[in-house]
Amino acid sequence: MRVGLVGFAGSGKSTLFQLLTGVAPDPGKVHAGQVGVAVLHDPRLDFLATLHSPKKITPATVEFLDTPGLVPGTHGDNPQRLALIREGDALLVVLNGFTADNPAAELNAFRDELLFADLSVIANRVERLEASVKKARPDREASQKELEIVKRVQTALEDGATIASLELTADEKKPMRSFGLLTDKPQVILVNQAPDKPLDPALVALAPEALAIDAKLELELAALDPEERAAFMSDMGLTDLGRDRIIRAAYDAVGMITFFTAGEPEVRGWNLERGGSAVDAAGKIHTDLARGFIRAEVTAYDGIHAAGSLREVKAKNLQRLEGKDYIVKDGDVMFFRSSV
Ligand SMILES: Nc1nc2c(ncn2[C@@H]2O[C@H](COP(=O)(O)OP(=O)(O)O)[C@@H](O)[C@H]2O)c(=O)[nH]1
Ligand SMILES: [Mg+2]
Repeated sequence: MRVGLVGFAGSGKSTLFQLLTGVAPDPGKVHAGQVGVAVLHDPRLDFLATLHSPKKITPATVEFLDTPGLVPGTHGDNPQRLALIREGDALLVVLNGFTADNPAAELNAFRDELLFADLSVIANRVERLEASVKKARPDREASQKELEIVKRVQTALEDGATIASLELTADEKKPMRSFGLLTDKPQVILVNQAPDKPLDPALVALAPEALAIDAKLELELAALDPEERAAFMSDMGLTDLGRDRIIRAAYDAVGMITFFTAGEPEVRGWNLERGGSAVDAAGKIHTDLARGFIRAEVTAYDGIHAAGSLREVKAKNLQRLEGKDYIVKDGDVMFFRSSV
């Protein structure tokens, strides 16, 4: 799972990439998309560590892909740049609020570019399918079915609706999965602007969950030692930083949840796709653990936190046994029994 940093060129994506991942953008790499890993700050991990005093603490992470961004008004004439955006499982749309002043218009323009790109992919597919249903081929019926769906999608996109709004079933969506349709990807909207600037109401109307950050300023602050940073922040009247909030929003958007393993050697956060089962979780740790899966011992983090100590967790009998098909919840602390 990967979050694409997207938007128009010059909106601050590479600056943000460095802030989130700590990886300096390499101008030689951006055209192929540069990948970096961001640590997900999670206070639950810190609390579990106070209980176990582990030798090692390992947080969950999320991968970001820096992309070169689109050039405004080129309407789909950006095949390489669009291909990189397609690689994102979710899109972090970065809007320029430091040299431009209309983030709502910028977001609309960017979404139009995505829509335009999807329409051209869909139009191509319609054309191919229309040709293929005319021939007496064994897959004609399947092609006919797909053609109906793809045409519905085409009409929706032409009306400016999103694919998500069609509420297609997983089966109906299946043939389109390989297209990497851009308007079907979850989006996090972020405006890159001075910290004392209020969010543009027109942007909030378009994207109620929109976030703001001053990427350049935060990058400069990140380079300071903690004392200096605190002094600067108080001078500027800044009470918190946006970095961790953005990583969290991206993590949620891409559809990941965290389960924990906790013991004396290591307390660790692990990624799992939302909806994943106990055996999927075991497989994140090791394929053997999934292969030999017997049972998972599961304790909900909130229960542990309320109990306050390992002894209380035991006394309250908070741990339960779950089988293979148990759907893991965000915050589950898990231990796997395996026969391998
Ligand atoms: N003032 C200000 N400048 C920024 C900010 N973010 C990026 N920049 C500057 O804008 C220019 C383009 O930023 P960059 O991250 O390379 O944009 P990209 O093309 O989207 O990757 C660079 O000179 C950055 O230093 C910001 O939040 N505030
Ligand atoms: Mg860049």
